[in-house]
Amino acid sequence: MPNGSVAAIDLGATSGRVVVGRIASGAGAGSVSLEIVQRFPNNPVHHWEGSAEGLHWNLLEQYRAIRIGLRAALKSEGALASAAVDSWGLDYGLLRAGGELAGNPFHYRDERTARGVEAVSALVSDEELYAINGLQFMPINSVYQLADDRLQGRLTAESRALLIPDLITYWLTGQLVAERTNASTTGLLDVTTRAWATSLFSRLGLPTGLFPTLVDPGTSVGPLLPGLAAEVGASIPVHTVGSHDTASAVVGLPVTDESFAYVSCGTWALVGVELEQPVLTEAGRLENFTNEGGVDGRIRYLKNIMGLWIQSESIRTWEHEGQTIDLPVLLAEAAALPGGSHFDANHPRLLAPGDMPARIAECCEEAGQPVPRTPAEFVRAINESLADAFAAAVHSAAALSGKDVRVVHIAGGGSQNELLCQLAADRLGLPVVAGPVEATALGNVLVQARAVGLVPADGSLESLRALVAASAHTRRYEPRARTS
Ligand code: LFR
Repeated sequence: MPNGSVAAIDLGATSGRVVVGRIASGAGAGSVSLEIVQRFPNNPVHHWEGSAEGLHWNLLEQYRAIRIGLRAALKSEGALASAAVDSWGLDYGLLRAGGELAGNPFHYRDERTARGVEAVSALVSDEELYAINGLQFMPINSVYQLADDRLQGRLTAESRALLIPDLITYWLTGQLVAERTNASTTGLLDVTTRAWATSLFSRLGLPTGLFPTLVDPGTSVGPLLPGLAAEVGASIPVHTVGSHDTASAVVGLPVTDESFAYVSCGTWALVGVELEQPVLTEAGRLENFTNEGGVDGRIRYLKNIMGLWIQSESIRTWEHEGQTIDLPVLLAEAAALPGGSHFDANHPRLLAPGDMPARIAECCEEAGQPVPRTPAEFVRAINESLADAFAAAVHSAAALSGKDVRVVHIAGGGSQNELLCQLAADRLGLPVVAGPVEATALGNVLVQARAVGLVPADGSLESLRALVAASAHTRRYEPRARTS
């Protein structure tokens, strides 16, 4: 197995990074290590959009930082065997016929989605939609956003839509592709055939050629555009990976027991199991389970839970009010409390930006629970309630899919939160393996490394995960007996 380096461009809803992944041969499976060479904030912006203010991603700023990151990566490595992009799902940029961007991409937390839901439901029932796309109902799904674009006259027959990682890949290479794992989050991919659901496009009045040709993770897209290669210092072959961040995170799990469930915990917490085939039952639909596409044709049977968003948005509110918040101290104070209130951590009122503590207070009242008073009490309630939601979703995923679950992996930023991991183990009644923090970047790195021949020959997901297990830092939490 040769040694080599690749660059993962991993864009999250709160920050992005360019990460160098180094693959080293050696005894056994070899190893993979990461170095973050560029980290940059992702601050959405409100701006005027024809008839109203909208919430948008500042994508050009992200792209500027990516170019700096690629230059830094090349400076450190000399050469890169590949680069690839992943990001949050659902959102897209619209291109005009000439290929230029028709406005800043919308943020999925913009309130426009309500109009889109109404428009789609009037044309296709929820049951029928689920039978085609296998996707959980979320008002933020691309299909609802596109329905609103249509209503607002933003689409023409020539419009092209590129999901965020595909848009960055287009700017890097000049090539238009639609990577399949992220395409599965749009609501417009047929979950059974894994092709665009063209009849759905027609019924919803969307141009059938809106998205480009689908490609799988690990596809060679092309080299950097010449001007860009000159700017960053060398050409780099660009590949697709599981460009939906959650698909990459599921690749980057340190799995040693195949009877596993996962919680990919960042801004969102994605909770579920990996399957070979979709589960399209009415029971699954009613519990809002989704069948998103994974790397190598696997199915990510999961559910979106609000995740660390409700904690970070609470902190933003307190800081806005003039309080100084030190998260590690706050978490320690929260952990020292004897317990906390429990509320529905997936309540729709927690989706939009705003005064999160006030909304949590409403949720607690509705649940007949004491309303937290201090930031520590709020944070304890948030972590108790997230742990409840994780446990419920894992148990439902197992019951609905028939998959045996003996261990739960918590990866991403939430894996560093000891309070959350311990509470999750307690509620689950199962061991939790926490880490790696950078599961998404690892999954991105490994799939492109496989595409360029830097990982062992058999190249199965299981062998990639064995490499993660051999290389990553993890911590195990055993469930504690219930005292109350
Ligand atoms: C996680 C994630 C989720 C998706 C949400 C919005 O970062 O990609 O999987 O539902 O963000 O795109």
